Parts: sequence; C-alpha cells; structure tokens
Amino acid sequence: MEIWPARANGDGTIRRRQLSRGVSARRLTQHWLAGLACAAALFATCCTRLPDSPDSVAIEQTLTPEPARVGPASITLRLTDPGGKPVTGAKIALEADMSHAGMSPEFADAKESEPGRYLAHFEFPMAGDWVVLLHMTLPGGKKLERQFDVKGVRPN
Ligand SMILES: [Cu+2]
Repeated sequence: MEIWPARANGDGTIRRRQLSRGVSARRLTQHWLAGLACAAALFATCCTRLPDSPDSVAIEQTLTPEPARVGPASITLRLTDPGGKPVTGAKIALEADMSHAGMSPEFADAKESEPGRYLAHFEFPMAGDWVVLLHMTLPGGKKLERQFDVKGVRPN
C-alpha cells in the first residue's frame, strides 16, 4: 500500500490525492495505521488474513440476493467460537468498497437477529467488483477485521 508523505507535503497535496482517488485519504491512512499497529502486535494474536488461530472466531457470511446485483442487499453473518457456540453481543460494522476512483464506500451496521447471527442491510450502487470489510468488536473488546470479495455484482 502507498504511504502518503504527510510530513513532506502540505495539506493541499493530500486533499488532491483524496479527490483524485475518490476515497478518503484519511480513512485509508487509518487503515494503514491499524495495519501497522497490527503488525507491531504479536503475530499469533493478530487480526486479518491469517489462518484461524485456535482462539479465533469463525465467521460464515451469506449474501442475498445471490448472485449479487445493483440495489438492496443483505448479509447474514454467523459468528461461532472454536467450540461451535454462537458468539453473541458482537458489534459489527460493514464497509463495502470498489477499487476505482470516484466511488465512496457504503457503510452499514449489522444487528444481532438471534444469538450469534447478525444481519446487515445495505446497497450496491454500481455493478462490478466489490470488497466487503467487516469491522468487529467482540464482547470482551477484542477487535477483528475480515474481508471478502463480492465479484461481478450485476447491473440491474
Ligand atoms: Cu464503482
């Protein structure tokens, strides 16, 4: 990932980059900082894209409609602990992004509809490839981040 030379350049440069990329440089920087903090932490307990460690939460997602198309969509997330028991009381925020310039991300919160099962409603405003990020806080305060691809969202 690109690292913005925030010290070397003025605000103007950052703002221009923000506009040209169509996403918030500040938000991306936060992601980057989170990643850095993550890397600095013990790898064994670290968050994203590592194979599930024994103490990690399994997440199963179901997207409807399937295949995805432009318009309203919903995602159901089932969180289970290593013993297969539902993980209740988690806070889950979704962020859906496209990679090209000029798109702003879509945000939604998932609500627990039954123990360990969380439902979020949001919208795909454009056809194409999306990435859905899950920002989760478990009841004990532990934070988890996951992402999954939603390729080829169809035009309506
Ligand atoms: Cu787009």
